[in-house]
Amino acid sequence: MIHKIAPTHPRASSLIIREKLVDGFKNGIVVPHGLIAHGRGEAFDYLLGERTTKYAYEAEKAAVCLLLLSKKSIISVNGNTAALCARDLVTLSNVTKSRIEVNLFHKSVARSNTIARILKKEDAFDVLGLDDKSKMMIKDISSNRKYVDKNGIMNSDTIFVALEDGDRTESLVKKGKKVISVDLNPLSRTAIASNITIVDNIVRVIPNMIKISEQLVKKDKYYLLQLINNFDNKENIHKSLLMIKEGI
Ligand code: PTJ
Repeated sequence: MIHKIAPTHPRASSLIIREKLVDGFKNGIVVPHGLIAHGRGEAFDYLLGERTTKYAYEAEKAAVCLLLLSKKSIISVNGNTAALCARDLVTLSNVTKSRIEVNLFHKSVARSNTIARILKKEDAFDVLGLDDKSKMMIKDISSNRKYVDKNGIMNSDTIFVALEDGDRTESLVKKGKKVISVDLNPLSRTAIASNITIVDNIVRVIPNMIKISEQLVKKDKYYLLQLINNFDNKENIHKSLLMIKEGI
């Protein structure tokens, strides 16, 4: 049960996010480490003015183009993202025809099943990453994120990841896959290694991407390709860093 937060409170939206995570922790979706990870993200968000910057929006647009152009795209879901935006993640997967896979750093079958149940309650067509028979291991990843679904992340050309450690992104990019990441810390290994890095809060990213997808879904392939080709990820990360510097 999310505590009632007065909408007039000057920090209302930030407090609501905290409440959702605490609630997710109590319901076995979020790990304690997820609360700490949120604190780091929250600090960057504060410096960014808790809004989607023009650079983040450009990255979100490029990310949508990549999802729409991919043959097999997949959205990787962890405890924090499930607690914060399960319904929006399902909507994004539907509009971009991406599959969904639960992939946890702090592995737990019970937590994976709880997260999958929530996603299915929000109308997810299918959720991968639960079946032991299709589990595969990516050898050069040391964390539990190495366990992926052979029909999901392993078989995808584009993987959308959010709020995670760097190992997996580095490894997936080395394998020739395209990685889109959401990370409020533009200096993280995930942010640096990704093909498209979105420096914005996941709670704003996914609704933005849904709206952008609805606008771009009917555009032809060349239009989408051109938008991606005009996007420079390193330059975009640099601009986000400058915004943070300005915030300081
Ligand atoms: O549910 P699990 O077991 O898969 O674990 C999830 C966590 C988040 C605990 C795990 O992936 C982790 O430890 O992540 P890190 O290494 O702390 O990285 C999380 C990154 O996400 C940090 O760089 C934060 O700045 C960033 N971050 C935190 N909250 C948000 C965020 N980025 C975007 N939106 C947020 N709301």
